[in-house]
Amino acid sequence: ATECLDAAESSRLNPYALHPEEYHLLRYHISHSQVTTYLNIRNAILRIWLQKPWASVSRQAAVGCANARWFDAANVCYDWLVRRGYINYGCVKLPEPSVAKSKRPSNGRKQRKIAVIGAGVSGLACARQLEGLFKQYAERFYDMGEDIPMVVILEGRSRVGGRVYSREFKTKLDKRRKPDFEAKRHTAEMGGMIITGFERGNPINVLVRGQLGLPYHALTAETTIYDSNGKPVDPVRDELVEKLYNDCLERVSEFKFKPQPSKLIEGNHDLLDEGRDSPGDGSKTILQAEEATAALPDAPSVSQQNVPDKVNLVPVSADKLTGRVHNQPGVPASEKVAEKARMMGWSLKSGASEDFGLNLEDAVSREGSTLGSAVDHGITRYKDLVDLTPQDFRLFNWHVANLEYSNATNLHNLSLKLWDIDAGNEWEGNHTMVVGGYQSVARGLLQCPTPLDVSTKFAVKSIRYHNTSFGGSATIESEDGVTVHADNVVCTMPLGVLKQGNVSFEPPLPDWKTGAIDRLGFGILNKVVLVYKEIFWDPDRHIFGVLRNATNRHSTSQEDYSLNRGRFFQWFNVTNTTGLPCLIALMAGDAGFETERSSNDSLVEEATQILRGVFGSKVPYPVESVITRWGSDRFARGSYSSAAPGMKPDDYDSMARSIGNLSFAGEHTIGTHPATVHGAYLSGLRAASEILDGIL
Ligand code: KWM
Repeated sequence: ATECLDAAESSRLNPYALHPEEYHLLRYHISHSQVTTYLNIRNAILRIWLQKPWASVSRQAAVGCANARWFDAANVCYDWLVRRGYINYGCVKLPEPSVAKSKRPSNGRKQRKIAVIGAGVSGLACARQLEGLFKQYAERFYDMGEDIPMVVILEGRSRVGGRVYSREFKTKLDKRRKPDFEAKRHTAEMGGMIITGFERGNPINVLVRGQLGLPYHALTAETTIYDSNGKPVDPVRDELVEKLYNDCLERVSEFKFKPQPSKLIEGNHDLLDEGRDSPGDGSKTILQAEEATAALPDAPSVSQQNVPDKVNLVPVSADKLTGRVHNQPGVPASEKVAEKARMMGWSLKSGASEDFGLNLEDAVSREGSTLGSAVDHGITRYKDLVDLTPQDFRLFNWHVANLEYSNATNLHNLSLKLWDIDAGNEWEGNHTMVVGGYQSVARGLLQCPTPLDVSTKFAVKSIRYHNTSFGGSATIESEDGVTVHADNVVCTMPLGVLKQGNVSFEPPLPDWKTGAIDRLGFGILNKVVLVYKEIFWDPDRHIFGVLRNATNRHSTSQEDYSLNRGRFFQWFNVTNTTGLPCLIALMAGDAGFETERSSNDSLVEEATQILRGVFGSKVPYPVESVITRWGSDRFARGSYSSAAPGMKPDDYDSMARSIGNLSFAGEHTIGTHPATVHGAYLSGLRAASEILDGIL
């Protein structure tokens, strides 16, 4: 029973409650007391899948989880799990459809075509899922007198993976030391590189471990933060400043947008824990029972499916590997600021009043307030309450840079109410990197179990689509004048590309879509990748931080410290996954944008001076360096999406909504997991599912 409950959680489903869609499918057919039995069946099917995710779960095996009276429900459940991509997804081998001879298509039968624009993770996920779904529902197409639809991917670049790009190195090191060097393949990650929450819930985990069998390396977050003079910062002092930073965020979180929790129809926890069925069947269906007591609750929107019941999430700590803020259910700090400062370990300035307030209400009610303006206000007020040294300011701004890293933009470009719209959706488990390159996941999706049809160097210039639900075809034209006709189009071009508007849509996209495109943020995180002959840093640590000086060294003005905070603030030792002594420095916040305009030489020089400040004057120049400029990349125009100040709560959902035969996927279309590879993957599954629903 525990394994079944775990399987549901690992599949991002509540083991004890119906998903809103399950509720809608089942409310006419089962009673409240039967929910437990149904959940036991559903969780058991998920367990079969996760035990061997390289082999598909057959309908027969799924129905075998139920007794005869529940076969129909198990069938409904199986279809739902397959079509929504909870089972049988990814690089899974599916049996060939066994279809009676009379039903097999003959030449000349209709064959639909689906064109997926973009071979990033979302596009590949969508295409792979469509292929799998079409195979599993082959009979339905044959029944309609059609052949199984075909799927083509149109990609502008000459490679797959999009913003997951593991660049190969052919660095000439000293051959006498490493005779096998030239025979080995060395890669470093230019884009996405960390798989977060690897143990549970992350579908990329299933691909990497369960299907492609790729080697991976767990990361640890232990870090040394070096001050601007190269000396390690006292961890006690860092902890003190981090608490103050968290307190600012916690107080600001009071002004967050609070989504309504979805109504959950729960099973009996005790019986589910034991894996038993409910004893009583109950007589009234869920719908009848609800109609008898109250009006039917509104269907919760799918985007809210992961919002936990306790919607008050407050920031408690930050993840140094990803910059993400960890949240916990609770209420924002209500203690008086002076009392809280003392609790955190700070001594108050002499004469400081017990009633000292941060006056955040005033700050946030100001026109144009952002997360950045509120946090700046918080630290500036704290300065009047406790003695903050220049090092404290450097530390505080290092933590801010860390948050700017996870959002790929300056805190001043983030909405005060919505900046962590995805809070509460983090998964458990280590953060991990794929040894030899994350792009292997994209290549795996392309090739396994059978190659997908992809046209590279097909830079889409225009998309003509049909904006009604009555069919009609689409025409996609490349910059070279090549046209592709399709019945459905899935657009996975990044938000940065959509914002730029160089790809035309006919008819033009409606205002609700262009509004969301304009309002959402799309920022830049860049990387400076440095390869060396030998390691001169602590080989046992995966990261180290470096504090940056203010423009005026002794300043205690927050603004002075904010200017350089994101420049080379965090360093990843990626030697284990790259196969060479290699460091990757992050350029976050304003620094990400500045990197676009800086020369390689100046950046390598700055990096070398910083490293010499920390590790001594003998630090050599790198033997190889690569600097990313994602903002100038014409197929990305930035790194990932963010919650910009003017955005509306449902903008990510609007990005996801299809228009006639034009569907959308990509990290910018999934409000529960934006800006991530796993989000991109899940968005691809969603688009595939919508297309199948539209056809069958
Ligand atoms: O590393 O999951 C981390 N893991 C991630 N995200 C990586 C941790 C990161 C993090 C993020 C948020 C919160 C916490 C932690 C932090 C960071 O390290 N991640 C990071 C860093 C950098 C520098 C980049 C560039 C990206 C990341 N992320 C984001 C992630 O890669 C993306 O979210 C994901 O890969 C997006 O996949 P999509 O499929 O949505 O989009 P792609 O751009 O990959 O694919 C679109 C395709 O369309 C591309 O192949 C284009 O070439 C193609 N295309 C564009 N225009 C056209 C076209 N094809 C034809 N015609 C056109 N006109």
